[in-house]
Amino acid sequence: MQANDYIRLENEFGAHNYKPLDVVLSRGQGVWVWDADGNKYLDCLSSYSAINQGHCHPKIRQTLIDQAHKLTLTSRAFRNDQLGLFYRELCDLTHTHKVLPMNSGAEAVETVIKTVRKWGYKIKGVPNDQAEIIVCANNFHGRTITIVGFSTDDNSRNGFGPFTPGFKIIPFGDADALEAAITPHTVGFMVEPIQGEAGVIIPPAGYLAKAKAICKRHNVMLILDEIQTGLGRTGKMLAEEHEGIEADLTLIGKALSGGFYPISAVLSNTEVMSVLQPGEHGSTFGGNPLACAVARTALKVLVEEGMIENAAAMGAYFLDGLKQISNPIIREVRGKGLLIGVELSPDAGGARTYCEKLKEKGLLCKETHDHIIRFAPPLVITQNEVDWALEWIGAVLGQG
Ligand code: IF1
Repeated sequence: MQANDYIRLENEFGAHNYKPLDVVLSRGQGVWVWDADGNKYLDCLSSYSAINQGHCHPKIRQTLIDQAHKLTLTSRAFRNDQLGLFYRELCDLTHTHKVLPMNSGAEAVETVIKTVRKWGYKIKGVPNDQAEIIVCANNFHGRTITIVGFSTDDNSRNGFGPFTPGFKIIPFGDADALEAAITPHTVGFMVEPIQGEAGVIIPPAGYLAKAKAICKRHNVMLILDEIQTGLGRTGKMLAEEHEGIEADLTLIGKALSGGFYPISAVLSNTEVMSVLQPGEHGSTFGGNPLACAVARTALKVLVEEGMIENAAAMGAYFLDGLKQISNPIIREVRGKGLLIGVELSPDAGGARTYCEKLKEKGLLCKETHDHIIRFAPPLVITQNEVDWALEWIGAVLGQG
């Protein structure tokens, strides 16, 4: 079959809830992917930071194969020999005390919403069903009804009501707005350290530290959604480290399995998780031995192969190279580690056009919100590979 045959099948039999680039991928290795016609591309999206370790990392793959021969799923009605080890290794790496494993990022978000609400009622003394959680405009935390209910993006929420009450929206990056929004019923403030989908929006320096201090002052839980920024993407294990703070609760997912298996987790630094009693929360696949084994190796290679340090170094190099490209259509180049956004002026014709042109040059990236191109390659990218990417990005985005 040719690429067009696969595209025809997707269009005929699949829901059209995406508008992907017309590239049909069939193989991946490291930062490189190949399409069904054998063309090679540099993956500058990493499946939205789920493939920080690079495509088909051999050690994670081997763990998947080995564990698949032993035990894949037990449910949480019984224990298994991977879960406790996963807990301990994850807590050691993130300086946290407790883990609640789930599957998708959105499930981790829903889990933390339930947990802080229950903490509010049982510990903080918020009247039942009155808990409030503060979130930021232009947030992206997933696609469930509760989550899109507090989205400010019409595409994410229109037509899906009625929504879950109990959320307040404030501007991103404004610590004063956070303090002003807190009431005695506020149980949590949930925020991305960098807003990925909004277009790699980096808050003012010190914002997260101020938010942490404000939350502490008002006995409000600071929840950092690190599902996209975590696990090395910004050049630190967790993006919070750039501000020298520790969230009360942290969400991770995506690269927690190196792209091999859905696994997410809520990490807690406080007594909050103790409010959950047996039978009050869970999921069929949450904490299964296959996911835990894969995650253990995904975390191991992330650290042992220096991927986090490489993300910091190659991210700075990539950002600097992008800033050398001169073209009036480029409004701003911004990023932290290997989470980079290039914002184009509204009259540049739309970021999608440039993503299509870059695809023709062998570089895969994705636009967000019409005018921003996100560049987020796997953290294993080498300087030569960044140079290769910069050559083609310069050719497409440069004035030449
Ligand atoms: C799609 C966006 C990115 C996330 C943060 C929670 C989740 C995500 C910060 C939910 C997921 C994914 C979802 C995917 C595309 C991608 C995405 F464009 F949608 F917004 F990365 F920016 N918190 N982001 O980024 O995790 O339930 O998906 O495992 O929905 O198309 P999930």
